[in-house]
Amino acid sequence: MRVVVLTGAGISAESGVPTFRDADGLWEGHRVEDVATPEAYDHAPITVHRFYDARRAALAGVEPNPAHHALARLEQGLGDDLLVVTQNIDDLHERAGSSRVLHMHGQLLSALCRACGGRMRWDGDLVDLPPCPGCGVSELRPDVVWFGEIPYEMDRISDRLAEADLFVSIGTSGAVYPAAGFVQAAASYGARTLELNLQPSEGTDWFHESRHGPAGVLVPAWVDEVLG
Ligand code: BJW
Ligand code: ZN
Repeated sequence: MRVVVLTGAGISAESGVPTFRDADGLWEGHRVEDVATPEAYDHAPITVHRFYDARRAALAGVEPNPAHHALARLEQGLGDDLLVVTQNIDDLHERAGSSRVLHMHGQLLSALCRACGGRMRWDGDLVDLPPCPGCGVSELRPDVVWFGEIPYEMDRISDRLAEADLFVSIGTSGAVYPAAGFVQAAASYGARTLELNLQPSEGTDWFHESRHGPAGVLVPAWVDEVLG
């Protein structure tokens, strides 16, 4: 059985990583739609760097939860038949042991050079405008996908959605495209679709089945079902 799993901020919530659109999802009064844009970065780069530097630093204090570990266990059972597509920029899937993961919205632990286009692992801050190790120019930005930018790996994701027998969406509000449209794409190609979320997402009616509750409970139970 070929499975594509889409994850969002809700899968990391029980690890202590804040979501974007829940009650505590604001950052210093900013909506994510106002901070996560190229225009916001051009207008106030220091503010945007502080937002991402704080989130990068906070990664050191969080751990994968049972939902991440369950998906790693599923990968051990299914191998290449499982693909995890995550909208999250944290590294909790990898730290739980998953290796077949696509970060469609980029990664906190990566920097992108606006001068030379290089992408590189980045563990520290960017707010002090360090020079790019490749070209020496101080034009490093977070390697994340903002509104109006094209998400990473779209061709591979589309191919895998077209081949999927099962599409499972975990912990995402369904408010952001193109990820919010994956359920319809997968279903149109013949996949069964399942939502695992704390509450009904904006796209809940598109799924064949929806289960509502915390990911740390729902995901291990679902993985047990799949692996029998
Ligand atoms: C739990 C839980 C627990 C809580 N257990 N669950 C079509 C229609 C309208 C607009 C558009 C459209 N197509 C494109 C657009 C424009 C735009 C868009 O979608 N706008 C909307 C606001 C309408 N999209 C774009 O601009 C995208 N680019 C694009 O479309 O390019 C064109 C193109 C695409 C494809 C091919 C060719 C061209 C880019 C979008 C980039 C989004 N970037 C961000 C920031 C990334 C960096 C960062 O992290 O800061 O990505 S915004 C933010 O939202 C972040 C997230 O990945 C993303 C999704 O959020 P998510 O994960 O769903 O989090 P929440 O907080 O919204 O929801 C959490 C859920 O978990 C809730 O439901 C809770 O209930 C639940 N939950 N605890 C289980 N314990
Ligand atoms: Zn460079």
